[in-house]
Amino acid sequence: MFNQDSLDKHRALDNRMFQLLSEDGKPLEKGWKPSLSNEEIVQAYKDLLFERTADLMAVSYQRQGRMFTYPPNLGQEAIHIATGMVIKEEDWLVPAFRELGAWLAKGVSLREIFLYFKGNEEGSHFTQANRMLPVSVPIASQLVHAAGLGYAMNYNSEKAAVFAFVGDGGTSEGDFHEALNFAAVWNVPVIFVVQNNQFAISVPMSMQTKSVNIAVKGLAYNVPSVLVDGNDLFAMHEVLSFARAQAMEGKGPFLIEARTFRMGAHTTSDDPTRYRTREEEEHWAAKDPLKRLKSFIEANNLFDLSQEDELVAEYKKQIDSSFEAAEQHPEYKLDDVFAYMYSDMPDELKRQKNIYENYLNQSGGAK
Ligand SMILES: Cc1ncc(C[n+]2csc(CCOP(=O)(O)OP(=O)(O)O)c2C)c(N)n1
Repeated sequence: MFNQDSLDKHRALDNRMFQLLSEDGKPLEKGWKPSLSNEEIVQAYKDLLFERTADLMAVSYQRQGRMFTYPPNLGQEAIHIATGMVIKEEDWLVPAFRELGAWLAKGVSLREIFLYFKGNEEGSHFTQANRMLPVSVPIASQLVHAAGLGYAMNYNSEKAAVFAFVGDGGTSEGDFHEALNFAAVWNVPVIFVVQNNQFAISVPMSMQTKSVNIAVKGLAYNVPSVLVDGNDLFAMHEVLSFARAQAMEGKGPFLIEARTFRMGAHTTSDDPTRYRTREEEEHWAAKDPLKRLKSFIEANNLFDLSQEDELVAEYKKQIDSSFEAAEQHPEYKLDDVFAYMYSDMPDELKRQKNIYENYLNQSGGAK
């Protein structure tokens, strides 16, 4: 298990990454055994497969014109599934916008997620997920909220943690640094997870920072920080479990740089072939977290993989029916968009409402 000794040995300053499985799913250390049971490993694999299937279908709904812009999760799923395994009901999940599997594990329904990406704010009202903030598009702003939640937990003597997500690009925002500093000074139980997927839209890591990695940024604030292979489910699970246990012992915040690769586009409005090479994509395709876990399962005979097609077919039905439920949800009323900010609508808002009404009339009501 990842422990204090492992943390000491994986000094962020030395750029040493914690990983347990090789790219082809073999233990890197002879005799290593997972701390998860066989059932847990198989369940993690199924959850990963479900996230991947739902994610690919979401892109396809968008391509069919049935959903607006969507940020694909492809390649980053091990981070999300490992988080889902570690996070507890009483913990807060503070998302950015690319953690689908973790949201599902927290109890958000696919119908709500689809509703959100169809532009309906009601999708942010999670009816089943306890303690989760809505998706946060203003980059890194969610981290200050996470630090505040952690402060409130200490204030109320609650024994729980906050799992807060951000991307590599988000670490260049002031909010990232303010949140880390606040979290350290007030010793709050926040686990910062940086999904370093190598790109912030088209900006590569080399243009993002001159630091040796992102984990070192936590050290400046005296926050224990470690670089982890984000495509290695076992490694992520161990480090997240350790970070949570530390928080429960009152040891305050923790920073995890989960190194991964965004195998898809930034969003469905983006074309990554314009700023990255095929070689780079192939290099990372070999590290695919799903393939890696599958190889481990296969080598250890944990699950009859011939059932996989049937499983995926079942998932697809389930995902389609959630999407259809989102499509059947009543449209947002135009008035609702404008009505609730002021008791008397200012002229500027009236003007905007007018423009929108004219647009709807001209486009025959299409939104
Ligand atoms: C404060 C702010 N600035 C700019 C944007 C536009 N924007 C949306 S996503 C994004 C890149 C984010 O990159 P990263 O943090 O690495 O996360 P990733 O998208 O790779 O998951 C930018 C600049 C924004 N949403 N918010």
